[in-house]
Amino acid sequence: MYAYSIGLIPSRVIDAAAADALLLEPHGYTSAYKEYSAGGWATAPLWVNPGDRPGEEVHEHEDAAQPIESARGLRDINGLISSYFDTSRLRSARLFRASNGAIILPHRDYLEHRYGFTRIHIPLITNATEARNSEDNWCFHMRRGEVWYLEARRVHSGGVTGSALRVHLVLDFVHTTEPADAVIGSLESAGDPLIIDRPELPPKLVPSYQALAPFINAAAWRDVFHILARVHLRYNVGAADVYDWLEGIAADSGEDRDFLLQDIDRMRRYYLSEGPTVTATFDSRWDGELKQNPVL
Ligand code: YCP
Ligand code: CO
Repeated sequence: MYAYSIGLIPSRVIDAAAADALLLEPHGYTSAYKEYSAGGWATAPLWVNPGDRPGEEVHEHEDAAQPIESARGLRDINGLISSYFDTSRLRSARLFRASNGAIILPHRDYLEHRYGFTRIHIPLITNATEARNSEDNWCFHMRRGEVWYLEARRVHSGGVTGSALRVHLVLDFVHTTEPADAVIGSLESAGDPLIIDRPELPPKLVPSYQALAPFINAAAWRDVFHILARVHLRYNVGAADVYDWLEGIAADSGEDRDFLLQDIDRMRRYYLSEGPTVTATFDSRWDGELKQNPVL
């Protein structure tokens, strides 16, 4: 696994930052990255490129990030960031929130960027049994207060398998930053990472959905994707396997078979190889190709 825990922030610091995070519920969250999320996942911008409008997706820039208006009062989150991290290299700070079965769909990051970032996650609120992340065939839990470097260029996903609330502080540093150099404060030493040993995939699970294929049309496609994308966080399969299962379902599907076969190709490009800047979204294809009775 390429992701690793660099160390631990003391729990009193995390407690205070977690209380700050709850002040942003729900108005601080935006609809950015909806195409990447299933269920109630959302992101709240905290520090951005000076002059940027908050709520935009992250982008590469030269200047150190600064708190946006709505984040200036979050003294404990801002204090955590400034005392433990090199803010001169910081390009964005955000919260990622998930609850009630929400996940980020398996994807690779930085496809839309020239270099990408050095990305660090710090769980502020989490749940030891329900909050999970994946990288390729690995599944792990980031404990509260752990400072994790994530290799977001690998196929990965994350979220909650149950109703629990999970809020991560996510810091993006300029890509030349070694993960250890992003940290300036002294961390408590990292324990062993909590790798989750998942049970084997029940043999009937994928065939059960495959058996539904003749009844799957474009209207059901995104829901099937979201259901199958969650499977790898519970069972011992890879983060990218969902795309193979969907290809099998598209091949046996009924009225929208051609559209769905093209769509699995689009999905692989969107989430895994070419990225969102050059790849159409599901809705834009659906609007453009399947619409039969345009409203005049
Ligand atoms: C990002 N990538 O690069 C986003 C977060 C999932 C996709 C959500 O910040
Ligand atoms: Co990601």
